[in-house]
Amino acid sequence: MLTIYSQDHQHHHGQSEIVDGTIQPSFEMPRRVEMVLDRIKQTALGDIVEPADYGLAPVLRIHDARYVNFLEQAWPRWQALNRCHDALPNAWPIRGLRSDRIPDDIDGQLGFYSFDMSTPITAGTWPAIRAAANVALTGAEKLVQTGQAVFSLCRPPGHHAASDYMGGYCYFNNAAIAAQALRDQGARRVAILDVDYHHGNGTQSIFYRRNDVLFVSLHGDPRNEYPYYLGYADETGDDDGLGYNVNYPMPHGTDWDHYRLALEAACQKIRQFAPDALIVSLGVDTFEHDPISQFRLKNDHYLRMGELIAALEHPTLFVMEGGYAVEDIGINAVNVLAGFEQG
Ligand code: 6XA
Ligand code: ZN
Repeated sequence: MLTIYSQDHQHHHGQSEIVDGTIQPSFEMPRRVEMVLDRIKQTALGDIVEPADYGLAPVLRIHDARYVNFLEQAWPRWQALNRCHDALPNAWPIRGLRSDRIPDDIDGQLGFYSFDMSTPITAGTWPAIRAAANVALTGAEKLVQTGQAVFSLCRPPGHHAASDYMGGYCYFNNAAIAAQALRDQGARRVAILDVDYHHGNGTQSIFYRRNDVLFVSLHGDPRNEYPYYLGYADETGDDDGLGYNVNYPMPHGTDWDHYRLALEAACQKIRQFAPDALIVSLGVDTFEHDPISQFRLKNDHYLRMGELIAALEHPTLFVMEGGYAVEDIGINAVNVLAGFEQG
């Protein structure tokens, strides 16, 4: 399988996040995708190529122009205030506060354009998120050209980012940008299967009113798992999109036997939709030893996951999302891809 990779992800390295009420080094670190890249080389999965540059036009098909401009300008504005640590929000416009006014102040804007504190803007965030979008877009283009499955090794991840806000380590929604690019290149229907441990709230919200992009997600139940405020089973889409959003929330401790049943049901939904292309939001934080997650999948189960996805027989683009058990992230991600190729 062809992999798309850019070393520009290394420019983005958030210093810290809040864990259990304390400031800790961020789980989302450059070594994550370097471990996946090493495993791709070790297992000779296939060629690894750099992305092309598509500019901002395909990003703006998904993201609000003011949000994109904010992301581009945030670091220079922060630096102009002589602030040298990562930019983080400290206030949000929740219930009853004005969200129809965008403050001028950088601190006010950081809260306006985010839903949590785990998404720092650093000196290298802008080049890294542009590269990640290009990695996804190049994957989409190669898929169209060859009809063969492609792996877009994106970092930072994307599935928590909505049209105009960041969160959960995500800035641009790489999978959504790729899905829209596939639509724009002639695919009539695109399905997105999100197997990351966390609900892909950003992807859901982007396509919630559309019937041309089916979103199906398997994840930790938002009753007791991040991102808490979206991802319930009764979120089925609105307007034209009614019936085109499918959530499978599962409890802490979910093992492969139970996960597999949900994955088979998810695959059945995708089969019925008969998409021209499938995008897999590939997070491997469902792993038993993931430091921030509570499912119990083992290394070999990722091979089975790849086989089940392959059985759909749709042109497939894999887009990297989460996974923080750094020693195993390469094994698990590449197992899905290898299982797919053997399946
Ligand atoms: C923030 C937790 C972010 C979860 C990120 C993730 N404390 N999303 O892996 O898929
Ligand atoms: Zn995740």
